[in-house]
Amino acid sequence: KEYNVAIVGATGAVGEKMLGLLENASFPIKSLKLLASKRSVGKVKTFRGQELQIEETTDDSFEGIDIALFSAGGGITKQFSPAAIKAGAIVIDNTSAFRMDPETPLVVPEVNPEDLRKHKGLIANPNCSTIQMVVALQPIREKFGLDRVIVSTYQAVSGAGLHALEELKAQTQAVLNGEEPVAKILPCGGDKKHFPIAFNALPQIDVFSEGGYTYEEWKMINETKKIMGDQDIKVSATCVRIPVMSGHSESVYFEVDDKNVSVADIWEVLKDAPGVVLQDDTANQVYPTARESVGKNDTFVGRIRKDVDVDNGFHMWVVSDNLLKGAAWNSVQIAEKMIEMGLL
Ligand code: A2P
Ligand code: 11C
Repeated sequence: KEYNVAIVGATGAVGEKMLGLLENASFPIKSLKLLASKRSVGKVKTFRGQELQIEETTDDSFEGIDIALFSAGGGITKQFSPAAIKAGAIVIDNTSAFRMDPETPLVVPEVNPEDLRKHKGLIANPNCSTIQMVVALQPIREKFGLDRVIVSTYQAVSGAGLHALEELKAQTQAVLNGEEPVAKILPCGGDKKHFPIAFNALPQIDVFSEGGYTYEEWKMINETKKIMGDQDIKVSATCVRIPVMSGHSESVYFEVDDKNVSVADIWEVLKDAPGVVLQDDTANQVYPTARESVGKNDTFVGRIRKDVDVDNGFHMWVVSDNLLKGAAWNSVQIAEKMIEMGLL
């Protein structure tokens, strides 16, 4: 079978990466439709040497489409995914619109591919900072059990979209020119106040919610439990934006059930784990960095060490390209997995 594919949000930070990844998709693509807002009609993108026009997204856009990759914001998913599903497409949605809906599978192919079988037309792609963390934790959890996770993130600006990236560049220029940086988007487009991200670190991603946590932090907490299928894992998060363009970094503290686990045991599990690249040799200053992760689909793990006081506690540094494994690659990988499992 050959597949008709659509990207909704094809002009966005994630949509552009989806387009690039589909060039080398493992499944045959019969046609590709690039959808965005009315503003982008007339723009042109290249796919496999052919020029494709951007079209406006409407309810009629999905006739004959088999796979619709959505990444244009939650509101757009809510507005157009029903029409896409009705037209017979499988929707793979990179927004938070349906992630916590009990009817919707929330899938990271390395962790819970079997959940794909329960789909009702829409599969949710988790938040970028959640994805890379669970890819690193799942092999450890399978072998040694997982009791608790405390994560602090160092998140790149591209997670907030192309306009936020432009803001970072303009602010950096301004500061270097001795001018006052202008903030209009970050920490969060939907909040009242804005602060410069250039030469700064902002302890707010998305708006504040219950208990003094932001939505980004709640996403990491709730999505991890759903993906791992275990409501009892204790998870807490602090999410911070730093002036890096792409590549999210995370300091992850975790406690395993087994009290006799060593760092060497964790290395053993992670060195062959799917989607993981172990980069942990501190004697030679080998550890993952955001800059090096850019453009790669893997999740990089290093700095694994035992907690000083807690026998079953460990720390690690987890890095991945937030636009790839954190978004576009996980979505394309879900499509590939569904085809491999005979679901599409
Ligand atoms: P457009 O470029 O036409 O505004 P990012 O996350 O990088 O900010 O990208 C957001 C994506 O969502 C863009 O591709 C954007 O398209 C798309 N988008 C925004 N509003 C709509 C809409 N009303 N219908 C379809 N796509 C939309
Ligand atoms: C960020 N994690 O880095 C966010 C972006 O729920 O899909 C992704 C938001 C989401 O800003």
